Amino acid sequence: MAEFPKVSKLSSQHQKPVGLVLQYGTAGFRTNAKLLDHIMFRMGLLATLRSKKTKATIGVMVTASHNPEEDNGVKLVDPMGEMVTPAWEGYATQLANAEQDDLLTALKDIIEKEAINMSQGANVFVGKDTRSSSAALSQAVLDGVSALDGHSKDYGLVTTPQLHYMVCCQNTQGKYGDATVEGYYHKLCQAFIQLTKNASNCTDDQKHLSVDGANGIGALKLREMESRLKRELQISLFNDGSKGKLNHQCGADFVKVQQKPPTGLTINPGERGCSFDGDADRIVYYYTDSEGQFHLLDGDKIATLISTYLKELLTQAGLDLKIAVVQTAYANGSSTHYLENTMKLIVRCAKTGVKHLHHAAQEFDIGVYFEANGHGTVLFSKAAEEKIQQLTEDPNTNDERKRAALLLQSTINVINQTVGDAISDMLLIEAILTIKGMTVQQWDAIYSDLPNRQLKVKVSDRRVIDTTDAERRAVSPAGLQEAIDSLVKKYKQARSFVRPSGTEDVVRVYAEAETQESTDALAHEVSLAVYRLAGGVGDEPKPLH
Ligand code: NG1
Ligand code: ZN
Repeated sequence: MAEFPKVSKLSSQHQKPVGLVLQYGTAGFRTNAKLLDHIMFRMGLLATLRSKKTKATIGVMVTASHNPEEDNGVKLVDPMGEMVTPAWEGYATQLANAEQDDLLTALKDIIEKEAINMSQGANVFVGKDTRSSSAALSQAVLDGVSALDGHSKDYGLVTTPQLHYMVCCQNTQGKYGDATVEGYYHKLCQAFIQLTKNASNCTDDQKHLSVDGANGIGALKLREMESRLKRELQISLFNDGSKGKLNHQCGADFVKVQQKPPTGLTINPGERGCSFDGDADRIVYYYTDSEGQFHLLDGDKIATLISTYLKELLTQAGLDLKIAVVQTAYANGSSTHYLENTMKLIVRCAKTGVKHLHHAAQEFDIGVYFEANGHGTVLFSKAAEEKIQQLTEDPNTNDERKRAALLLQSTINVINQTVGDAISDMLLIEAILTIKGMTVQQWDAIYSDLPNRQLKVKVSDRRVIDTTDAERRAVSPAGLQEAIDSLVKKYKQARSFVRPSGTEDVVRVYAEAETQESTDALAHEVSLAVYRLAGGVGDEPKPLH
């Protein structure tokens, strides 16, 4: 086999710190930016191999999403814009952790296992977020691609979902859209205008939305597209990166976890606002009522709004398509109950991490998937898209059915089906509220969330916790699930589960129950059980009140 002299030469400029071990986590590698130069170079190599193997364009996004500014990370994007397949996550980990002298052996090992034809061409799209470390790190990715003589295109500053979109457009020869940022704006804005143009009952007040850009890339990109929406949607953009720090006291993760509005954003009582995360693949909505009470509309509320809207349109169009909602164990119990029992929709629970939800959603004609934290999108099967298309063209369709089919078609176009996308989700939500003439309060009133709490417990090795049933039950360490079961029994409408985080060195504890008080007590008691049975480190968890 060849000796790859260019890889040897360039990799010496991107040396791995001896002994450093990193794992491909829930959404790629993610840690302090100072530790990532060699990872980026090697992911450039891996993306090139993946491109040769699939004979398609592969994406590499440099971002650490909602993590602090000092961190960075990398995500690989497969040909249809989806997350890279699990077997290749394993290769990513092998390649990332090979010591400097073993790099070529690790590389050759992958080439052999996957029987990659090295004379095949390769094409890699690279994007980055606004972190100060991202420029040098994305250059390291580009170096990795060139070390294997791959072809690369540097998109520079783009949101994560924009890069996924570009990859999909490129590999479908433009059928999904134009593989340019301009093409992305054009497709989404056009669809949004189509959707909202006949909504007569929308006042200027209702057209106003405050957006918290988390001081990140989403703010930059929203600024670029804002003027195209002007008449239909009036956006006030806050935390646009001009002064504040990325994700600091703002952004979707802060709002969801703290259950309070971001700093730097002012909205009047009753008005709606939304927050993006640092790479604009997550969104949550909120408002404050006249008593000053904050109301969060998270991924579960978003999934409910979207699936209700789609179900209504399918009924109006007379289309018999199988629609389902995919959630994770973190979905609020009230949302699951409402979707199953009131909406009579199929609901599935998948493991945390959008790749699992995406996969589960692909099994239906229409799969609406959202994590509670606001990461999600809608997938339409090819057959569903064709049926909708046929209906719009059928001369025998009555007006009502045709209108519904046309709305469904524009809905498909406003959605970024490759991955959760804050900008696309925002446009879809705004369009639905406009079409239905619905206020944020009415949306919020569809169901009431059960009080819930998320806590973190530090343990010496979080891998001692193994789970089953889409992470809802712990199978190890011994006795932990039994302890959780007996604690849950003490409270009404209670549910709790624990799982090791895939992005942080902690065990996450989730609890919900009838009241906030019992929820907090349960979360604390379960944290103690984790601490005692799963090797807790540091101080014992303290009660919340
Ligand atoms: P982990 O750290 O594995 O819980 C978190 C989020 C996921 C997902 C990933 C990737 C929660 C409870 N977990 O994963 O939903 O978004 O980060 O960013 O919100
Ligand atoms: Zn993100």
